[in-house]
Amino acid sequence: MACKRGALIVLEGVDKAGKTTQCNKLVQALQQSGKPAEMIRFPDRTTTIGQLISAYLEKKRDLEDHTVHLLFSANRWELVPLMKKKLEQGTTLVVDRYAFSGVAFTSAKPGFDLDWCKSPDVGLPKPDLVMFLQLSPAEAARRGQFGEERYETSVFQKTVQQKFEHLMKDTSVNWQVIDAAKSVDDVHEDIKTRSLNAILAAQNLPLGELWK
Ligand code: ADP
Ligand code: 2DT
Repeated sequence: MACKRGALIVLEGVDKAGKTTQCNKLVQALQQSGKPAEMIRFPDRTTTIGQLISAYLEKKRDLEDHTVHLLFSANRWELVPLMKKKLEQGTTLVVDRYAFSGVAFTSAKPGFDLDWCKSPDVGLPKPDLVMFLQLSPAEAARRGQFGEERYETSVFQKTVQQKFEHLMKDTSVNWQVIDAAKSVDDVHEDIKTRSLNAILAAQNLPLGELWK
């Protein structure tokens, strides 16, 4: 019998919503229950393109806004062959940020149209589940100061949140909103339950193409 495919599970949300914490916990929990799972994060700063993006985010170099948007997208496409291979082999991928961050962050800049922002990511592997970790700016502020990287200001993050809210109206994507203000363990339980359901559902479905 052919092996059942893994699920593509994405966590999105504003800065400090708990994405990285929850991705790590989810992968650990899935592995402990005998389900093959791995974490991926975007941007993947380890590739040549990722290093350019990293230098941009660290403000060590400037890049024109359209150019950096396309680089973020290219940084996803370069991982697609590996992602497809892992999913086909039955490994569930837990992804910290995906094309939705790409669109939300660039379209938060003046003069960027949502459709233009989406276009380079059309056709990427479509997530079986996208969980949006919802956290108010006040709660996020309690989790610490903004760092030094580009985009880490409360004004910009507020616009990003609005862009995410717009993207979440798209019913072609399986968006689920998570209350990220609860304790780490309570958020984890919520995410784990939804992920196990998504893994079961994905087993018998072909992998889709995003925004197509
Ligand atoms: P993100 O990846 O969304 O930016 P992180 O997982 O890095 O968020 O978490 C940001 C900070 O908030 C970290 O210091 C982390 O320990 C803390 N944190 C994460 N989840 C919670 C939670 N549910 N309650 C309180 N603090 C949290
Ligand atoms: P972290 O490494 O702390 O998540 O920050 N971003 C991300 C974009 O502008 N476009 C994208 O396509 C992606 C994936 C969000 C990464 C920063 O880069 C932004 C915050």
